[in-house]
Amino acid sequence: MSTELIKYLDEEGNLINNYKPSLDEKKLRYLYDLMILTREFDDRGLKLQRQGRIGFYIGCKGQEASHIASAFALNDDDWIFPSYREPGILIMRKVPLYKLFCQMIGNEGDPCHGRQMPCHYSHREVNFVSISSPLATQIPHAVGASYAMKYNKEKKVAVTYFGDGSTSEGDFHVALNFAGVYKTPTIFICENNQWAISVPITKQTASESIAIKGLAYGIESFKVDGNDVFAVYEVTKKAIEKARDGGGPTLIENYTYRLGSHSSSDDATRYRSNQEYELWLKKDPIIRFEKYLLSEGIINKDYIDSQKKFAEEEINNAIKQAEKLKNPSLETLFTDVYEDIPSNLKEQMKNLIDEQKRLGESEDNSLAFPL
Ligand SMILES: Cc1ncc(C[n+]2csc(CCOP(=O)(O)OP(=O)(O)O)c2C)c(N)n1
Ligand SMILES: [Mg+2]
Repeated sequence: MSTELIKYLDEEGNLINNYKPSLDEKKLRYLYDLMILTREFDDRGLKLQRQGRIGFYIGCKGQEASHIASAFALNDDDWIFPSYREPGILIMRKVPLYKLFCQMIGNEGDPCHGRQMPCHYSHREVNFVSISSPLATQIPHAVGASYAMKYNKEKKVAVTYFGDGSTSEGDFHVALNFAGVYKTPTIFICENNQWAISVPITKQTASESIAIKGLAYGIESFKVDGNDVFAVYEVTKKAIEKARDGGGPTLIENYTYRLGSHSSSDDATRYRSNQEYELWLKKDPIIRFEKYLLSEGIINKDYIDSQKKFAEEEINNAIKQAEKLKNPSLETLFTDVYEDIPSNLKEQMKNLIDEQKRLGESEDNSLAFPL
């Protein structure tokens, strides 16, 4: 199973391989709505960067099914150790949308007060661990956390997301080895979007798949069509149930495609053929799912229009709300670090605030971000 592609929904929206959906119509509509909202969120995030309203954006266009349908199989108190292309999970876990824009801006509404790269969300209240800039570091974190869950006999699991390029990092191998030996309740989801910035998968690895790498560590592994909501959901669900029942880890390779550039600082047209892009545009996970839902009468044209309008309004309101907030105060440099600020630092804090009053606040509008 580690190299054969698991697929239940073809590009024309037809069910294949004798698959019958296990989710009811209400849940299917919910998944569709989330994907539409996430696409709009993503589109506007990039536009905000282009308009100079935020410094950097990193998108998930084309990878909505891969992260949304997989996270949908989790319980709310399971843990996520994310990469940077899964904002739909935060939307699903009901983090207020404006908070995500606050994070991009780095204002006082951002839980990290601008001390993380834009789009590197961190939401403790929904068990969404801070996104790591250094690739693959989240993978051993997920294994450690899930080892603790097993040790403490909690019936929880940890899911970690990472890219194809990240499987070349030592952390990936260290984590898989430990998880295989100690049978930790970890679900490893590799979002193989076939590119690591400008490095294609063919230059990334000589293995015939990413999934096959899991077998070497004694981990059950699957390669799934990552643009197929049904295949992603079913395979992840089984892996989660197995982990919860003490059956150990699973590696899932979601074979997908990054429809956008790597980030707002990248231009994929410089290294990727238009032909390849056009081919994958036809495999868009939202369009495929939409075709299925339409053909089954689960949604109709009016429903699609109203959901798109709703998503637009929600995102507009969230951006408006986020942009009203101020920059984090200077005090937070100290108060975010210490519950009880030592007296010498209190003095430094006072001096700094006095200095700011004396000089006035400066505005840095350059917003340049190199990555
Ligand atoms: C340890 C480390 N090396 C290099 C980088 C720079 N970098 C940021 S994203 C990226 C590509 C990652 O590709 P992949 O793991 O496939 O994830 P994708 O961006 O395709 O989702 C690189 C090389 C980094 N952040 N961390
Ligand atoms: Mg990649």
